Amino acid sequence: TAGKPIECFAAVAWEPKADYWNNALSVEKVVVQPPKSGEVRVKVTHTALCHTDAFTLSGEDAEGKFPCILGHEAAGIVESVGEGVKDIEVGDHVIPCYQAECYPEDQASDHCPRCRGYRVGKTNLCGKIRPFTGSGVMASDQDSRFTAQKDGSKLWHYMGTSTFSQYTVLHAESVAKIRKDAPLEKVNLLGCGLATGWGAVWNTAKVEEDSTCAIFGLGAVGLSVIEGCAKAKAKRIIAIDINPDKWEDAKAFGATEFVNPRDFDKPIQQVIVEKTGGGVDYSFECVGNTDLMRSALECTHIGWGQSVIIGVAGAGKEISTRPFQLVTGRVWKGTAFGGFKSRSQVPELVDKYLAGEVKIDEYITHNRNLTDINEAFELLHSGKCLRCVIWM
Ligand code: NAD
Ligand code: AHE
Ligand code: ZN
Repeated sequence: TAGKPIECFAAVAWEPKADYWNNALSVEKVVVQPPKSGEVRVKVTHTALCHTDAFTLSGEDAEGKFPCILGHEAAGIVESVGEGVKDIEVGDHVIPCYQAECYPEDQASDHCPRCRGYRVGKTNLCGKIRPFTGSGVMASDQDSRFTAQKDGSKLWHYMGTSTFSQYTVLHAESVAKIRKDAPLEKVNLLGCGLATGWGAVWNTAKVEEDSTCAIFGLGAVGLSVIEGCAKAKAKRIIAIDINPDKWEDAKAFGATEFVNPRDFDKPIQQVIVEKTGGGVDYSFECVGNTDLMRSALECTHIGWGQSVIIGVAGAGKEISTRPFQLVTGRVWKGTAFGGFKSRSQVPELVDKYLAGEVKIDEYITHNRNLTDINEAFELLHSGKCLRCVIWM
């Protein structure tokens, strides 16, 4: 198949749909072009759904571009490689990474100002291909590798990954090569949610032993924050969600207490401040609700409290608080992919999983075939599903 277009099935998002859980995707044949220079074509074996796919499908994403092929939490096997690709071979097992990482040897050139010179190590947000992954195209020719088989219409890429397709084309910078003994049907979750939650705790907040933490939103991201806090030996881990069914899961991942904002007639930040004698050391917003982001900041302790925004909010949304909250020492931060450098650190997370140091299996509540991907969105929306893995 190398060098030739491949026909395969994909779930196409023809247009945004506010009720994204209601049969929004069309599973149909697409044509995937061979990889060009610096690109890799991957046979996607498994992909999970993250809330961000739902967010973009709903039309809220400022970068959403339709028609497109969504999906960014996946694993697969390299089918072919384009010219000039180093270190990646046909048959390699890989995790597509929406947060790319350029190659160290390229860092001397002027293509990636975020990863050069004194900036090395300051951020995981490599800028080399970000403008292209954000506009749904491949960098080399600023075009797409996908068309619909039925009428030849162009389908845009998504986040540089487009894993809701049996085959996808990735920039080499977006490909993390992993060991072959890792179960692809599990480690696909390392492509986004779990890495994000753990990294928010270990890399962004750097939670210390004995600290008190509050986690807003108990989907897979919030629960992996809880797991990360438990691993960091936090003393109190307060799990917050409007769905009381989430408490059992939260406890299993290490939460010590549960709070449902709907049980109180005062602001949730006040509840948490009173409960903790002044506020938590660290809080994490894992929903994407700007009012909740404010609550998460304002429930942290005067002088040193830190609040980390993980949730993604729609176009036009803004956060606010009294500046006094920051003047008095609270710190407001955000994190993308938990601050992990993708190509180099995702393989380390695979090692951690295989060594039994972190959970993955427990986050997978459902498995479905590609033909049932719309049902998977319905499950995510229902609140009964943490992660649904799609077997391609
Ligand atoms: P999810 O839909 O599975 O979970 C969200 C949870 O929030 C649910 O349990 C829901 O009941 C709860 N919730 C909703 N409204 C609430 C409220 N007002 N108060 C308290 N809880 C509330 O989502 P997920 O896949 O876990 O993702 C969570 C968020 O993180 C999303 O916004 C997603 O886009 C974002 N995300 C960001 C990154 C990043 O790198 N920054 C990575 C992955 C996901
Ligand atoms: N495109 C959006 C925002 C989407 C967003 O913030 N994405 C997160 C990852 S969510 C993964 O599930 C992220 O990493 N952002 C940093 C980046 O470079 O994309 C918008 O508002 O335009
Ligand atoms: Zn995601």
